[in-house]
Amino acid sequence: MSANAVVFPFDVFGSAGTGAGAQLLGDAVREIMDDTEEETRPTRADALRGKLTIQETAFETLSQVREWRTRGRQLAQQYLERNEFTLWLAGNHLGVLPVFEELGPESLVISFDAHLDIHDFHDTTKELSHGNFLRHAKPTWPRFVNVGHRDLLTLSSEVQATFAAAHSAERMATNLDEVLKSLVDAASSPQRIWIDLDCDAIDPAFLPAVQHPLPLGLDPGVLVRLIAAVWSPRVAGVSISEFDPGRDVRDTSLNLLGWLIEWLLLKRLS
Ligand SMILES: [Mn+2]
Repeated sequence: MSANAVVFPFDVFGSAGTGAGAQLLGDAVREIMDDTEEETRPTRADALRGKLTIQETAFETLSQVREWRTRGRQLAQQYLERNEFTLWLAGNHLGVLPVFEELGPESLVISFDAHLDIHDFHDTTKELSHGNFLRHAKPTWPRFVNVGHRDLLTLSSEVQATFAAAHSAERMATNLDEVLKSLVDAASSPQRIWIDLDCDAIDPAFLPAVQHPLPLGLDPGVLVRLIAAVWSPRVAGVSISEFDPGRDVRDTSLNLLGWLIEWLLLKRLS
């Protein structure tokens, strides 16, 4: 088993600045690789030795930006085909769309996100954006389960049209065990599972570096508990998006995400 990190610092159509976040997380992966190489005593990180690759793409020219979705789908396809473990480090949440498009309808995406990304309010854009892209979902896309959203306004009929299930912050606060059971059930049958972390799912007290912080977010301990509960060899990968390092406070968010990345890699490879 090997793992591949893909740095996909796309941050157009919302959350400009999160591209730098994807690059920083790529640096964190490189640091893990370098530390592993330099360690002379046996550690659990030996499991990562020679098994971790990193590929970085850039959006610095107009043509790179214009081709973002095609390029993303090529990369996603290339890595998903390998049946290894992919860590997709995106800029904004829209930067994970190419992965969703390649996962296919037999897959399940467990999406930790404060938002439902089907926004259609008076002040939101109708064009494809990081806030509404799931509204553009097609039958060829995977099924989505949201965990930890704080939406209070969207009609449940609209939520159900897009999500197989959506576990709100209220449900998480009042009945976490039921959410856990529901997630384990949902994750028991799909051929492939993708874990999608939009950083704003986590409470801003723990992860302040997001552009749309909302209260009642996930405690990192709860996040770890939920990921561990659905973990299996069918987890094809994890995406992380919406980390805006310009808003970080004393590297709190970077440290948390760096720890989560190392935990995920060790969980998969050791
Ligand atoms: Mn979000």
